[in-house]
Amino acid sequence: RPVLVPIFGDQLTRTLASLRGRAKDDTVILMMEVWDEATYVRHHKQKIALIFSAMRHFAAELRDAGWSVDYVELTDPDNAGSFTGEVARAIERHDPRAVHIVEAGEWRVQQSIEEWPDKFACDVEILPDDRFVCPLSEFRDWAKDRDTLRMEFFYREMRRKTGLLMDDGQPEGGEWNYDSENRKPPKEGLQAPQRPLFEPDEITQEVIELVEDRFADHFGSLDNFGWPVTRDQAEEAADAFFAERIECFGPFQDAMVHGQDDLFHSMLSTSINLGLLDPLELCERAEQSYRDGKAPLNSVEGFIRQIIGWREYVRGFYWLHMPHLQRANALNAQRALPEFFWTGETDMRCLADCIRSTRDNAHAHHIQRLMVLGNFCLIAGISPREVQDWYLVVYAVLETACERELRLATAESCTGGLLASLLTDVPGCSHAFERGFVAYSDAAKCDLLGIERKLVEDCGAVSRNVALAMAQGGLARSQANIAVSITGFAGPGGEDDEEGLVHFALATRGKEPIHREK
Ligand code: DLZ
Repeated sequence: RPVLVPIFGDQLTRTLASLRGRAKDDTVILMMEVWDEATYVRHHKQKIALIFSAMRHFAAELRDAGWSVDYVELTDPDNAGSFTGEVARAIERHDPRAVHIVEAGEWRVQQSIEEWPDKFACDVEILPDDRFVCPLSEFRDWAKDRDTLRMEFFYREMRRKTGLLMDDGQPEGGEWNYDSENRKPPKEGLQAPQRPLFEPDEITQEVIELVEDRFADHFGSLDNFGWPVTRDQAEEAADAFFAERIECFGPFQDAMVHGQDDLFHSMLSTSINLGLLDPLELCERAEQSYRDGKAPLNSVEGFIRQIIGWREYVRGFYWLHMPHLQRANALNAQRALPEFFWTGETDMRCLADCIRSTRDNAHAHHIQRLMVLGNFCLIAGISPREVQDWYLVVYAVLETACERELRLATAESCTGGLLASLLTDVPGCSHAFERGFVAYSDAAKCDLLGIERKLVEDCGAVSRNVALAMAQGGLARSQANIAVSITGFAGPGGEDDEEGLVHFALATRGKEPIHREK
């Protein structure tokens, strides 16, 4: 009797804990395309196509390497539609002596696998996912007894732990963080090299047709599908980033240039989150580019911070606070998500452009997500649950990632997308992000005046928008301050959009503060 090893769509790693050390002739790998996963929110078409294609390619690679893989396609007539239903069917087929599964990246799925030991007659072993730098128990220990969980302090621990960019126990170059060098406005004519786009092969083409057929009314376009779907392609995407874009990644990570959706961002998050690329290896390569004199310290430090800092931190935070994060709405933001988040039809050009990019690419980078979309949701007082569900649907980085970022955002409620830049494509989480974090820490205590003071201190200038907002009183002031933190942002709509955001918030909210002081 073999061991049954189910592998989820975000566990496409040859060295996964459940495969390591296993004999091939004693193992049946189970992979399942299931209706529940594809529809529990109405994912962007590219996201479903990416996951199914990457799963099918991974299954083929495993088979080529001699593993026995039982792969259930979405259209298999007997498909039970859920992970639990499919594992139950596979147990009937293979009569395994045990099921070995790596813990899920998502709380919702983890709840269901924790029921498996009671449901199934064979042994069920749930293994920790050791593809992260910081085990969840270590994060819990770090968080214990701390009033506020500052990413920056967690990040320093991870730098010490990994030895990345360390020089005799001290941070390379003398500083832990070089974000002050990472806020350059785009120069006239700035042009980023085109990242590799991968032409859909036969497997991807088949999946694209399946998605067009079965998920025709889901958001998003499949026309631009060019994601890496194998480890080899993901490596090629990483090679191109390290050869051509990392140098400028840092300085221009806060920039937006009309017509260049990705600029110098790595676009590696889907591959990292699917399991095709090893996050630590990428950090080591980034460090090497610096040591070889091919990339400046500020770019490399910024890149590494997204991976061993933010990515790990948000994962830890998510598991520490779920399921509470799902319901959290500390500032009681109740407005529904505007329809234009689905159509892109708004006069606010920055927003329209970010939504277009999201529809076309299933991707938006840090500044688009956080400073434009997130800030808008914040100042408009959109319900965090609605914001979170939108992010979960529209970005191909995988919901496990998006969910973590938005769950976190939820904790600070209306600060909505301020923290929504986490994890995806390792873009710059710059000073602006840190401000968002300050807002979060204080918001958690509902110390709104504190946030406001802090923001004014951190943001420096108080523009006329803030003055305008301040005249309205109430919470709008702190929110408008955050909005104004996008000053200096060179988006397609420029200054007008920024004003538009603040005006929108004030006009739609009226004078009634949405927050009830606790
Ligand atoms: C996102 C997603 C989708 C759309 N479909 C599947 C699927 O059919 N089978 C699968 O194994 N994984 C899928 N995923 C990714 C999972 O939702 C992800 O692996 C879990 O959230 C992990 O907790």
